[in-house]
Amino acid sequence: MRALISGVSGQDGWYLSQHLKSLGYRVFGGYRRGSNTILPDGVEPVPMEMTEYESVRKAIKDTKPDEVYNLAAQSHVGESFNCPLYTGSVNHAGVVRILEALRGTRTRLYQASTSEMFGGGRGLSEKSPFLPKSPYAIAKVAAHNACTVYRVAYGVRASTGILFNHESPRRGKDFVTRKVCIAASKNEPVKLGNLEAVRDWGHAKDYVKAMHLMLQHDPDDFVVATGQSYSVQELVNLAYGIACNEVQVEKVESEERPWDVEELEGDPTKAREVLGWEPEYDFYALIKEMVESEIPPSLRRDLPYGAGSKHQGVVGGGRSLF
Ligand code: NAP
Ligand code: G4F
Repeated sequence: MRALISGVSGQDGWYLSQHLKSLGYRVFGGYRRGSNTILPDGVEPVPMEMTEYESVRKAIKDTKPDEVYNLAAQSHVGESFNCPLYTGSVNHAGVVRILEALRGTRTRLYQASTSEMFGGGRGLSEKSPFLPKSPYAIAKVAAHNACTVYRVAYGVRASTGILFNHESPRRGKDFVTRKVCIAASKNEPVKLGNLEAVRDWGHAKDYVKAMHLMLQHDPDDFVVATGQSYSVQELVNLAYGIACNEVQVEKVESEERPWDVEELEGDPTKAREVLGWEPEYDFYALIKEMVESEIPPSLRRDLPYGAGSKHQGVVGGGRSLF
């Protein structure tokens, strides 16, 4: 089997390419020129600039994929308020470029849709309405709808994964989990915006498995989430607690968004029942891995909140985060 991943140099691109390689796939990694990220071993690089139709078309034509995973995006919600048109060109028009190139083929497409499309709420499922609150979310709703239109109108085999926040040690440094884990591990203060925001955080390693499972089924839409959510303040308390440091947080206006999504919690029942997908990581295990990965192995202490400790406050849905 041959897979083409756009945005292979990003967080999900790394984990997905590793997962597909482990399943015996030949993996082609779409990148944009100028990207200096090192690609995972065994991934064959292919230029794929999402803002140029010819680049997208050629990447697909040259690699002849059975499956295309569209992960490329301007993925920072806050930054999308500063570059709304560029965000639309990559995150919406980029998907239409892929859909156009796939018309008349049997190639399956995974589109990276997002919980941001809902604009907030708990128990969010495939049936929940969309209320985009940022240029990022507007573009993702448009791309999501384009997949439905091309699926029905032209028979393009497009599936969408409505993924809730997923993180890892490979997360970009300007997303809140990585930013907090870096500061906590260094015993430094962290400057943050909205501390009350609530997110349903999972591990990227678990979520890329759901992407692959979706393309082994008929084209459809799936929510992927843990079903449990925590506030940014709870994230801070946990990360500094795992690092055995005092919480040091400063609230700054510059990190606040013109319109923020206050809470997101998903209902992954359909993914569980149809795909057989279950996450292996909970919030505690995720943040522990992220904090520890920031500490050089030689300096890692035997932290008192390690595996098996009675202080594993959030495992099993508990809410006492130190
Ligand atoms: P990420 O780490 O920000 O990676 C984005 C990738 O897109 C990078 O490889 C980036 O390349 C590439 N890219 C950006 N602009 C491009 C362009 N014009 N042409 C070609 N490539 C371009 O994002 P991620 O966390 O892996 O997320 C993957 C996808 O899932 C994104 O579409 C995101 O919107 C969506 N999503 C993410 C989450 C989450 O919580 N992580 C949740 C829901 C949906 P460079 O390395 O050159 O910058
Ligand atoms: O980590 P964040 O930037 O992630 P956000 O905005 O939820 O978006 C991520 O998840 C989406 C899925 O729901 C993806 F579609 C998207 O591509 C991206 O991967 O912010 C999380 C929360 C927000 O409410 C934000 O306002 O944390 C709040 N926050 C508070 N202080 C901060 C900060 N976020 C960032 N990035 N930096 C801060 O200093």
